[in-house]
Amino acid sequence: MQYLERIPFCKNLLAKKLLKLMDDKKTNLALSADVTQSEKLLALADTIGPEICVLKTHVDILEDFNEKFLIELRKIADKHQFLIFEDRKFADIGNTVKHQYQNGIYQIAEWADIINAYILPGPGIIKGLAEVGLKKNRGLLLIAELSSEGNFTDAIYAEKTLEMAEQFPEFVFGFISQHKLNDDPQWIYMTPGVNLATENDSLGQQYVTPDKAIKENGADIIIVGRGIIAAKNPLDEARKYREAGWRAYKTLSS
Ligand code: 5BU
Repeated sequence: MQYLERIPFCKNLLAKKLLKLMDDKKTNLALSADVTQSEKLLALADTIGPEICVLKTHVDILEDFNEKFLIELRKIADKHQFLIFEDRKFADIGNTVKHQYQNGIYQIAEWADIINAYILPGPGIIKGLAEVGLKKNRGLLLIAELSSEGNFTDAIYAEKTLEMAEQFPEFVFGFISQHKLNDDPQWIYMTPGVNLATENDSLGQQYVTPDKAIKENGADIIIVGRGIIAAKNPLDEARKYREAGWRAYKTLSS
């Protein structure tokens, strides 16, 4: 199904917005902006912004995190029309994740459209995050499968993750996964561990190509970090991934 055709099936409002902007901008590429300086992150966001539907952050790796950075990042996201995804991977009980989401130094709920979480603590983690995020029109991705070697997210774990998502479709709108879990058109699948040039790194990361992620494994959005940001010319490289991702989608949906 094409992105626009799936919109009516989504119960989470942000998911509708995301599918619409993917269609408008003609991109299913997410940039993982894993840099440690805020100026560098802002420069990447501004340069690569026109090419992407989502910018993924790890805000806790910034050495010079400050409030001005957040204001600037939001401005750039609005200018280039992409969503911000803080890859925080919440994993605690409901009451704690609520605070981790809305309080502390980072106040993630104030600026991140998308967050993600593990289901390990049980449904309370989703209820806690939803208490904060739903009224702000945010959305949650559940981590169903990891990309790294030797991980414990087997098929049973992924299936349990899907069952948990089905209980909270107003807030959960999809998965971080390596494979599509079923054909329900409301779920959006984002896949990290995508690289055109290499198959792994020295710390257990495992890569697939955009083509494999989308055509064989059913990803909707490819998440690319070092494949783009470590390149000599990140913009040129982002365009390559964007084109590869879009071509794969078009082949499937035409
Ligand atoms: P890379 O440079 O393309 O390898 O970066 C991948 C990013 O995706 C990085 O920010 C990871 O934290 C993130 N990631 C991942 O690589 N694999 C996973 O299973 C999950 C997240 Br969940």
